[in-house]
Amino acid sequence: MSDAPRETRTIEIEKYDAPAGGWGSMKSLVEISAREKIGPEALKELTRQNKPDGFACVSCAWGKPAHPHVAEFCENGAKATAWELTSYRVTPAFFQQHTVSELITWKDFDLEQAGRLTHPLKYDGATDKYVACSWDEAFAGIGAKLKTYDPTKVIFYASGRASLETSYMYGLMARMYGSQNLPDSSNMCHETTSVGLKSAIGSPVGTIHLDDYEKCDAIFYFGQNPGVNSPRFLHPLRDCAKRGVEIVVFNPLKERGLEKFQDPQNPLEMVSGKSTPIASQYHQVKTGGDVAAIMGMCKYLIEADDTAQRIDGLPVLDHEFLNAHTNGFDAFAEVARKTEWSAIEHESGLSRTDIEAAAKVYAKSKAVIAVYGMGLTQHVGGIDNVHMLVNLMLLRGNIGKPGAGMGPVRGHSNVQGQRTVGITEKPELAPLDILAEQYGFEPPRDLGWDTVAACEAVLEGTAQAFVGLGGNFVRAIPDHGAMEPKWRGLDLTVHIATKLNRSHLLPGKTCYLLPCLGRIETDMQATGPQSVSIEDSFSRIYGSKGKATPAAETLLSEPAILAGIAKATLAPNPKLDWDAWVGDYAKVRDAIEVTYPDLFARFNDRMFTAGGFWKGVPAAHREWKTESGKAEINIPQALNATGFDEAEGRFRLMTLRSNDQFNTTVYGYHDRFRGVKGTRDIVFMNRKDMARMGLADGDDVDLVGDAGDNADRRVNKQRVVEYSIPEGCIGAYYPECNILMPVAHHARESHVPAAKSVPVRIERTR
Ligand SMILES: Nc1nc2c(c(=O)[nH]1)N[C@H]1C(S)=C(S)[C@@H](COP(=O)(O)OP(=O)(O)OC[C@H]3O[C@@H](n4cnc5c(=O)[nH]c(N)nc54)[C@H](O)[C@@H]3O)O[C@H]1N2
Ligand SMILES: Nc1nc2c(c(=O)[nH]1)N[C@H]1C(S)=C(S)[C@@H](COP(=O)(O)OP(=O)(O)OC[C@H]3O[C@@H](n4cnc5c(=O)[nH]c(N)nc54)[C@H](O)[C@@H]3O)O[C@H]1N2
Ligand SMILES: [Mo]
Repeated sequence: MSDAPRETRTIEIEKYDAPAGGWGSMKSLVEISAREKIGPEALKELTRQNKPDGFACVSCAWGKPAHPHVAEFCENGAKATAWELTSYRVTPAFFQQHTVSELITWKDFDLEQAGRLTHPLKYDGATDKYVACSWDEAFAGIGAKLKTYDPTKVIFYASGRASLETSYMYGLMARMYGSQNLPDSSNMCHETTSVGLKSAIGSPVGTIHLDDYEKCDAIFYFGQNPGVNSPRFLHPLRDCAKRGVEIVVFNPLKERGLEKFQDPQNPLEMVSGKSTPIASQYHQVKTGGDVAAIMGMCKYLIEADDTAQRIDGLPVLDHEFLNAHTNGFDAFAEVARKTEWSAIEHESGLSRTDIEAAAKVYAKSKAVIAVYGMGLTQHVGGIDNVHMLVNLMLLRGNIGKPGAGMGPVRGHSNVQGQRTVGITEKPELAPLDILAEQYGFEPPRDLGWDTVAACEAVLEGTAQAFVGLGGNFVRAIPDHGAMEPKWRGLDLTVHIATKLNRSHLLPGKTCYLLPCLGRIETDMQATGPQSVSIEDSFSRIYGSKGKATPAAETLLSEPAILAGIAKATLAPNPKLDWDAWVGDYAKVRDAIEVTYPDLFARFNDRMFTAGGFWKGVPAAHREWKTESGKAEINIPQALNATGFDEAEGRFRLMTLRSNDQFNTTVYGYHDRFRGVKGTRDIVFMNRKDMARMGLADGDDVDLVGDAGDNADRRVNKQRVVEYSIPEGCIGAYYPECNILMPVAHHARESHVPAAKSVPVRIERTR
């Protein structure tokens, strides 16, 4: 049996009334710092977080202002820092004590809590243990194996944390090897944005700047949880609320950070107990019901405009903008007029009065920002969601002017940047001709595997090997029950990681686990300490300098590990000196500049610009890089984004993040804002659904997959928590519930797993 540190956890579920931020966040910080046993030196690192000469926070991708606060960090950024600076270590001795079959019974929390990995390791099938090996042995072993495969059957996954320098090297290495199978965590996340915004406005990313929040007069806020996932956003949101900006929220759950905020860095607010209310309207839309809600607003606006035109009143829509800049308005307007309110109300779960109230705010506002996150992207109809939000914004010219635009909130700290520098399976998104010329090789030109295609290839047995640059791929993807056994059939698995996670415990026939430096740590190379760079949600690029003492002397940096693998795998190339790059990352940045001269001009000179330098987004100045040369107004395929029919007993499950996790990294068992303490095995349910099923708060139920494909998918014994959530919708935590999601249940076009509307049934636990 496992001797993982067994916590004695007391489970408490009670309503939490305190604001986001405040004393709760200070307490939570003190707890994690104590638990990770981090000393004063490490705590000092926090003051360097997100500063022009400091390191870019390893948590989320929120912007770093040019004039940062004294402490430009948040509760969850600080947790991420403490997590990386932990004083616990996972040494080869740890693996002598624990077999892989034992470790796989540990919980996600216990695995990562064991500490930082210190030595390169190889899996030994005979003893079922990881054993230490030298870096040279690891590189030679990996290179020898990779040389035997069909490169088009090898997966090179990246989780969105690695720097621009590392990511550029990774994409290049994969292509020189012959593989365009470069799935990224973005494939499970904002790929819906990359595809949806690209097809609608010609730019695949957000169009606003951070300071647009100082200029807007309304914010329409969909499916993103700032109190947990981007807490530094709470500061501009609070400032907006104080300025009288109307913040109209659409979310099935009442998320605390969108309701009220108390600034933990403001002594006055902390002492007086005052907090700022955030949302001016809060609409608890049904999961997957946003298309209908937005259609309702568009219908109201278009019909109000029709009336105004008839009676010679003031136009509600910006016709000048629509005529000059958009394509498809008339057809869309016809659909909006014809859509019945009864259908809109049914699909959104909102009343006509509420939707009209939201539309009225939109109609009177001069500059509107549309914010969204996983609540829109992770649905079968995710593209419809994004398109509808764009449509709403285009009706009054709210893209490409000060204080207005699209504000997707990205996930991992460099997830957007990885795509910028070539981690993509789509050949048209990488400058292949330039790479061919720059390095004298013929890059693969065929479409590679994205995350879903990679999963399918593993399930079918066509994939031969997997290399992971960070992340916890097998835990983040859907359908664990089917995937995990297949995973062990891979011939080679290689993980570059900082901490142990479940993906590492599903070794292929040959498996290496390669520990790397984190971004907070000093990265000493031949020419001295190195800096790296990342890109945030606002397309701004920053330098980041790690200064903490590395977790172990045996660690290598990510660029050094990639160079080791590349040299052992690829034929020498006179145009590329991997060692010189590792010795001086400025040389990698020079190479990036050659590949992307427009985006990265004078990269090395500009990387420490306060507030970052902007890579440029054409749609931000109304240059529409679409086929028609205009912004496209798209008609949605359906009013409902779930992609499945309603049926008796079928619920829409949204998989959620708690306040105590970063993706698959579980920091603890509390979800403070939602009032859950000591457990993750819960399901949030509406009172009426509970009554209908004869369930009481605290009862145990099993969640059973209801995708109609006859596979048995189930999560046992979840405690029912009565919660304010629309009828027919339930919520439970990711990644534990990923087992309920079929691989095939993903967004059309973008292939993002549809983690926010999974069809499930509920059975009482026997
Ligand atoms: N501390 C911390 N920070 C993080 C992360 C983390 O796990 N922890 N993860 C990082 C990553 S990779 C990402 S992508 C982001 C994720 O950040 P978010 O985009 O905030 O993602 P989620 O927490 O998954 O869910 C977002 C919200 O969508 C709502 N929602 C669910 N379904 C619907 C729907 O159909 N419609 C609407 N309107 N809303 C819906 C949920 O109630 C929830 O409030 O955060 C990043 N930052
Ligand atoms: N059901 C459901 N599934 C989801 C989601 C959901 O909302 N619901 N969200 C999806 C989203 S948005 C995302 S982005 C994915 C996340 O998927 P991933 O990005 O694959 O997962 P993470 O949990 O972020 O990865 C954590 C691991 O990264 C490693 N790591 C941390 N820091 C570093 C570093 O600096 N370098 C290296 N090399 N490794 C490091 C550690 O070993 C740690 O265990 O999950 C997706 N899956
Ligand atoms: Mo993400």
